[in-house]
Amino acid sequence: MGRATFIHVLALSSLLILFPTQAFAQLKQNYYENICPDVETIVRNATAAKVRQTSVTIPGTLRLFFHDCFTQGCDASVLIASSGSNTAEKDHLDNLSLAGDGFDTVIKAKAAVDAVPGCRNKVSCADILTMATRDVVMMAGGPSYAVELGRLDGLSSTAASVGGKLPKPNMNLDQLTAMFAANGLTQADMIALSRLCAHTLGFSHCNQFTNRIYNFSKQNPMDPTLNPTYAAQLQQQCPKNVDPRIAVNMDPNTPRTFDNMYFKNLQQGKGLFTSDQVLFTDSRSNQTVRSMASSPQAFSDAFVAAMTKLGRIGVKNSQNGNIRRDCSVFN
Ligand code: HEM
Ligand SMILES: *[C@@H]1O[C@H](CO)[C@@H](O)[C@H](O)[C@H]1NC(C)=O
Ligand SMILES: *[C@@H]1O[C@H](CO)[C@@H](O)[C@H](O)[C@H]1NC(C)=O
Ligand SMILES: *[C@@H]1O[C@H](CO)[C@@H](O)[C@H](O)[C@H]1NC(C)=O
Ligand SMILES: CC(=O)N[C@H]1CO[C@H](CO)[C@@H](O)[C@@H]1O
Repeated sequence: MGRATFIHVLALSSLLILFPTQAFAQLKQNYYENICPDVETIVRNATAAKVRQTSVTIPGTLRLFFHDCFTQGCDASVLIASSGSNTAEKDHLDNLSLAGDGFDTVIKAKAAVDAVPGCRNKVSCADILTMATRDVVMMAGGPSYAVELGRLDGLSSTAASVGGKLPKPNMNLDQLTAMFAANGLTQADMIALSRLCAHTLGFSHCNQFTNRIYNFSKQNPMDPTLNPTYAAQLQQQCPKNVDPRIAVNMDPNTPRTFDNMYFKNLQQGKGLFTSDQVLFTDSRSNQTVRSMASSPQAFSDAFVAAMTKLGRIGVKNSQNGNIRRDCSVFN
């Protein structure tokens, strides 16, 4: 090998090391403009109709996108149903009860897209979930943003692939930061996402936080960072040995809208999960929480940047993906 070639190969391989996930290079805005030009309006209309039927569509869809992207990438693997021989991602114990309305949003939007002859089987389920997620954020009063598209649907979905990839509500800042970093997201990305997604909307089952109100440590049965009034309210909603199906609003004040309340709640010790509260109590993240709380623009920019990065995780291309005809079944 000549010296020049050698240097070339060296440069190329270090590029590959620096950018191991080249697959996202194919993503772009308006990806479908010559393929299915109205796709974004079609998906938005179908999503809006679903939200009018039931507002729990909003948190359900948002969380589905997050879980899809964090396990095997944003490739709609979370939508696959288990079959006789395979237990799919959605049936892992850590699926933490993903809401059926999130799945239904994608099914309805896919049907609306496929009803247009030129669009039939041209738009991936992964992209439909990405668009619907952007739409529910906006419908709940969050920022609107342009989405990058061009993902293909993944070819595998196994419960085994979920283990250890999703954050847990009792994690500390180091654990959370490491888990997001493994997906290319910074601590600021994590804080922005946590504010808008987790957890100003939606519900949590009591068992996700009962340790904080009944069995925190030897010295303290209750987590001392928890606001006592809020803790009493949670104990009332979630008595010991409560029915595991019982769920509570994650934002005690304004559960239906995206707003600044998440940060105000944290400042008053009203973060439902340890993973929420540590963002404020840990000195390595409280500065970021504060600046996002005080500047809506800073927050909005950070959120859009974080959602865009979230959407780039593990994107599939024609070598390892396709466009599913039915989002819940491999072709
Ligand atoms: C920071 C680490 C995170 C942890 C530890 C976490 C944990 C949880 C837990 C335990 C629940 C309650 C599940 C249940 O009991 O039914 C939940 C719900 C939810 N999470 Fe997260 N989550 C995190 C990040 C995120 C992010 C980044 C998003 C959005 C991009 C998100 C979106 C949601 C939504 C929307 C719900 C409500 C679902 C519903 O009501 O159907 N979460 N999360
Ligand atoms: C979306 O809905 C609007 C308002 O209902 C309607 O005017 C428009 O034709 C719909 N667009 C598509 C592409 O479905
Ligand atoms: C409380 O926590 C301890 C360990 O921290 C555990 O051994 C015990 O089973 C827990 N009790 C309940 C009721 O969850
Ligand atoms: C962050 O937390 C540290 C330690 O608790 C505290 O000294 C500092 O003032 C806090 N900073 C902000 C901006 O809240
Ligand atoms: C732990 C948990 O919530 N498991 C649920 C996973 O999803 C299936 C349905 O797809 C539920 O039956 C499980 O209860």
